[in-house]
Amino acid sequence: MAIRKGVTNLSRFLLEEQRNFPEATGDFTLILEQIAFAAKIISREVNKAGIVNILGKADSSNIHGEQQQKLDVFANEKMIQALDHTGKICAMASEEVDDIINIPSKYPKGKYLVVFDPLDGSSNIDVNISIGTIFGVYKRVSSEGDGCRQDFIQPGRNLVAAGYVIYGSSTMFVYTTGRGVNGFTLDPSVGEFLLSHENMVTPEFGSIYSINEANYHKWDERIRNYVEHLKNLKERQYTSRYIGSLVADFHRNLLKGGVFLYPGDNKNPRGKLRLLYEACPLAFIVEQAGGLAVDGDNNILDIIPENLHQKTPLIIGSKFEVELFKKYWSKEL
Ligand code: FDP
Repeated sequence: MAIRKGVTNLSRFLLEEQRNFPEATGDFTLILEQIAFAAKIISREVNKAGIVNILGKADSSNIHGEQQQKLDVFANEKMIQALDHTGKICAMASEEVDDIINIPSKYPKGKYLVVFDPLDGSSNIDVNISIGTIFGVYKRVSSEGDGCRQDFIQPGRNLVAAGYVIYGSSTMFVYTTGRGVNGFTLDPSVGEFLLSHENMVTPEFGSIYSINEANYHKWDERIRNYVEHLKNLKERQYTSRYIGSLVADFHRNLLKGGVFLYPGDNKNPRGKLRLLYEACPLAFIVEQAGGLAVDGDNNILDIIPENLHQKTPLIIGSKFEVELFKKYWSKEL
């Protein structure tokens, strides 16, 4: 049956995708459904943040003397709780946790691993700006039992799925399994993600550049020249848009076209963003949508991580703008 916009929920869409692979066991479908479940709980809490006294530091207490949780701690817990008992994964890694997260011994271990940034852009929560969750799914390289660090030292090219959830004016779940990118909008009245953005394709070029220009004086001159080039381009008038919340900046540019940059600078040569939890999943998505992501010298998906929390410069977006960046970076221009 053809998939119909507006009435196709995420579960149905995942099932239809699964049927394209007769050898599929459904493991994968369950993992994505559980991530979407965690996203709904996080979304509910994010929406409540303005009216309930949930904001604040993890070590502060509320008027009842109960321990308050920061939303990023809450989101981290919900992601772990949604996934740890499935029997489909052997370990997880989170931006919020130093080491890999093992599956409790009482649960079986599966062949996948999940990496996630539970609440990206969390410094924006207090000011009601869109934030997000980013995730990636890999197949383990170890053979059985608990997952190990080696399982996580895989290039983004090995991702079998990646996605993000944006908690914005509506909550959206966007994901790819390497067969295009699809977006679902949460209908809070029924608590379901409904297909709203089928087969998302990013424009070949855009008119937006997104970078924290306050760092201008810390940038390499190649980056300054590139940004100047965009500002002075004859063919098109660029506009600058920078929310400072990666998922929100990425989502806008994915739909409208353009480029997001968080480069290294003379204070932070590797930039600020994490390879495993942020750059690789978004790079997989952008490539699936027809765009590109690089760190300057390398395609993000080809970088083999050396450690879990490694940072990377990130230049991501439409092909035209990212290819142009590569030319500036290699001094071809
Ligand atoms: P945040 O510090 O609010 O968590 O990943 C971190 C991140 O946000 C990204 O979401 C965002 O793109 C970036 O930092 C913003 O950094 P700057 O404030 O340095 O521009």
